[in-house]
Amino acid sequence: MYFTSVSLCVPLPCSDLTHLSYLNEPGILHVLRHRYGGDTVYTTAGPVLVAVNPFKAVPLYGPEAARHYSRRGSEEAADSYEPHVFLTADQAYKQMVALNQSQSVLITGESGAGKTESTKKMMKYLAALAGGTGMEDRVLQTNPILEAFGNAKTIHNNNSSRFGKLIGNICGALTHTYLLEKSRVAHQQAGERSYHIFYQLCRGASDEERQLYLLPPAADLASFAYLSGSGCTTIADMDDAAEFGRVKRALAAVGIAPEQQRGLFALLAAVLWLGNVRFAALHEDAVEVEAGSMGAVGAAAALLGCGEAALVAALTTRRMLAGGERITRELNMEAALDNRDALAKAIYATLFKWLVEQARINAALAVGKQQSETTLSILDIYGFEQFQENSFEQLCINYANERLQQQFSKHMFRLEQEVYESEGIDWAHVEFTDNQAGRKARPPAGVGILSMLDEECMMPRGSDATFAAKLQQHHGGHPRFAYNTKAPAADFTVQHYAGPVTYSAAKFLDKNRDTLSKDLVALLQASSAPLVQRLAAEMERGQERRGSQTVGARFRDQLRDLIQRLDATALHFVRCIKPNSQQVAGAFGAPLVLHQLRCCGVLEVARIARAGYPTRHLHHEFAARYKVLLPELGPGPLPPGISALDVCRQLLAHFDVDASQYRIGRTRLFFRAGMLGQLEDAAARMQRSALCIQSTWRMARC
Ligand code: AD9
Ligand code: MG
Repeated sequence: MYFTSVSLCVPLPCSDLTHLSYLNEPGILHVLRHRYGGDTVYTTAGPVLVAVNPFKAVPLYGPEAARHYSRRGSEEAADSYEPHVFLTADQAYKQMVALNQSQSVLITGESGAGKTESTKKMMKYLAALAGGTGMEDRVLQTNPILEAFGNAKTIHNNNSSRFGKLIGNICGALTHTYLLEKSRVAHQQAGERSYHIFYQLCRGASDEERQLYLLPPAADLASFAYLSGSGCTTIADMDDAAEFGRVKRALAAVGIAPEQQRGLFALLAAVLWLGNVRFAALHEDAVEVEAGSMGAVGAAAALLGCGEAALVAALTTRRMLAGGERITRELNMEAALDNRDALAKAIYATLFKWLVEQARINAALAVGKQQSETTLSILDIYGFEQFQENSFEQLCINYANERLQQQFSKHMFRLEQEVYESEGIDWAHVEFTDNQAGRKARPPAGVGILSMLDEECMMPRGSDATFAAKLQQHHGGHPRFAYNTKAPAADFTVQHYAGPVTYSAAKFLDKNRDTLSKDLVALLQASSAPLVQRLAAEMERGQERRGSQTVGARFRDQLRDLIQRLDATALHFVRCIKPNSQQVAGAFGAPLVLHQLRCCGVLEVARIARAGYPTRHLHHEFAARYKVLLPELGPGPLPPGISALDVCRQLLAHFDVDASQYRIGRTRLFFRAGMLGQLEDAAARMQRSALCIQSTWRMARC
C-alpha cells in the first residue's frame, strides 16, 4: 500500500515525509536535518526509504535492533516501526514468504551516498533471518572479496564500487555483476587509487609470498607504474595489510582453493609488472622494449607462465592476414602502450568475472536444494558520478542511473494510480494541481549517444573526432546536449537527471570496441599456468559470443534484462543521500541534500502526493477524530444506524468543504494538501475549551 492512514498531529521529527502537514522542500529538509542530528538516519517518504549517510558508526545495527525488526509479524503494519534498512529487508523477505512472490530492493544514490553499506547491512540482516542454514558465513564472505577486487578510492568515495551488482537470494547464489571499470587498472585520476586488492597484496604479502609473486618490499609499492601515477597509494583509516588477511580468509570461506588463490595473486602481480614495461621507439612505426624494463618483462612472463620472447613479440607486434598471407606488423608507440594496457585490463576483468562466478557457483552449491522459485534480490550499482575528466565509463554509469531513475518514476506513478483505483476513485478524474506530477517519466539521457558511438565503431575510418563531430551534427540542437569544441579533445556535455556532466570523447571508440589482439590471447592460451589457460579460454569464448557487439551495446542489453527482471518482482526502494562532499560526520549541507532529494525522486514522490490528494484517512479514524465537532452526535460510540462514512459526510457538509478539495474512497477520505488545517484548528479549539471547562470544574471542587 502506498499511503497508509496517519495520526493527525504528527509531531516532529516525523518519520514519514509524506505525512507532513506542509509538504514543501524546507519542511522536508528540516525533518531530515533534525533526524540526522539525532543519528536517526532513516526516514520514509511513502514507500521509499531515505537513508542519510552518517559517515560514522551509529548504534542502529546491533543484534537487539535486528531482533526488534525480525519479531515483526508478517501481518503487522510496517509503519508502526521506525524506518530502517532492516525494516525494508524484513518487509521484502516476509512479503516473499507470505505471497510467494519475488522481491527486489533497489538502492540508489550518488557515489558515496551509502548504497554498498546499506546492501551489506541488509544482507547481514537477511542472512540472520534466514539463519540456521549454516550458509551465512559464505554469504557474507563474498562482500570483502567483491569489495577488494571491485572497489577503489575515487575522489567521491574511499570505497567506491566500480561495478554494479544484483545480489540474488541473500546467499549470492544468483549474483549478477555489471560492467567493471577496467580502465582503472592502468590509469587513475589524481588522488584516486586502483582496485584495493593491488595495495593489499603489495602491503600484506609475507616474505614467502613476495618471493612467489616476485613482489618488491611493501615500501616500494610506488615502483609499480600502475599504482603510482595518481600520486595516491593510501587511504586514511584503511590498513591494506590487515585487509589482505581478511580477503584471504574470505577467499577460503567461499571455497577458492589455496592453489587457485596462488594463481590469482600471481596474476595480479603479473598485471603490475606489465605496467612497468616501457618501450623505446625504433622509428616512427616500431618500438622495442626499453632495456631498463626487461626485468619487468621477465617477471610478467614468469608470472603468466609464458616465454619472455613470446611476450615481447605479442606486446610489440601484431600478426595479421594481408592478401591471404600472414604478416607481422610492428606497432608504433601509442599502439604498443594501448596493447600492453589492454592485456593488463583484460586479465584483470576476466579474473574478476571468474572470481564472481566461482563464488556464485560455490554459494549455489552451499544453498543446494534450498533454492526456490522466488527470489529476493538487492541491487547495488555504481552511483551517478562526475569527475574532472569523464569518459566512456562515466557515460555508462550515469546512463544506468538514468534508466533506474526512470524505472523508479514509472513505478511510483503506477503505485499512486493503484491506490486511487483500489479505492474506487477514477484515476482519470484525479486532476493534478501540478501538471508535471505523474507525467510519463522522461527518457534516460545517453542512449542516443551510445547508439551513435556504435555506428561510428562500424565505420572503417571512424575516430573519436568523427564521433564527436557527428554528435554535434545530430544532437547539437537537443536541449539536454551541449557541444564544446575545445582542442585537442572534443568535449560534450549531457544534462543528466542529476546534473550536467562534460565528457571527453577521447578513447570512446577504443573503449567501446574493446578488442584484445588475438596474439595476446594466443600467448595466454599457451601458458603453463592453469588459471591463465582458463582465463584465456574465457577471453576467447567471450570474444566469440560477443562477435562484433560493442561494450555499450552489451551494457544496454544487460540493463534491459535487469529492468525486465526487476519488473517481474515487487519493488522496494532505498534512496541514499550524501549529506556532505567531504565524507565527514555531522555536516548536513542543505543545498547538496536538496539537490539529491530532487534528483533521486524523493521530492517527486512528495510532489505527486501533493499534486493529487495526499492527505488520507480511514473513514472510521476520521469520524472518531472529528466527531467532537458535531456535538449533536454526543460522546461515545456512534448512534445506531449512523456509519463512520455518514459522519464523514456530515463533517464535510458542516464545514462546507469544497467538492474539488476531497474524494471519498471505499475505505478512505482523500484531501488536497493543507485542507485539513481548518478542521484541525477547530478540533484543537474544541479540545482546549473542553480542557478549560474541566480545569475550571476541578478548581471549583478544590
Ligand atoms: V559508490 O556509488 O559505490 O561510489 P556508495 O556505495 O553509495 O558509493 P558506500 O556505501 O561505499 O557508498 O558509502 C561510503 C562510505 O560512507 C562508507 O565507506 C562508510 O564510511 C560511510 N557509510 C555509508 N553508510 C553508512 C552507515 N550506514 N553507517 C556508517 C556509513 N557509515
Ligand atoms: Mg558502492
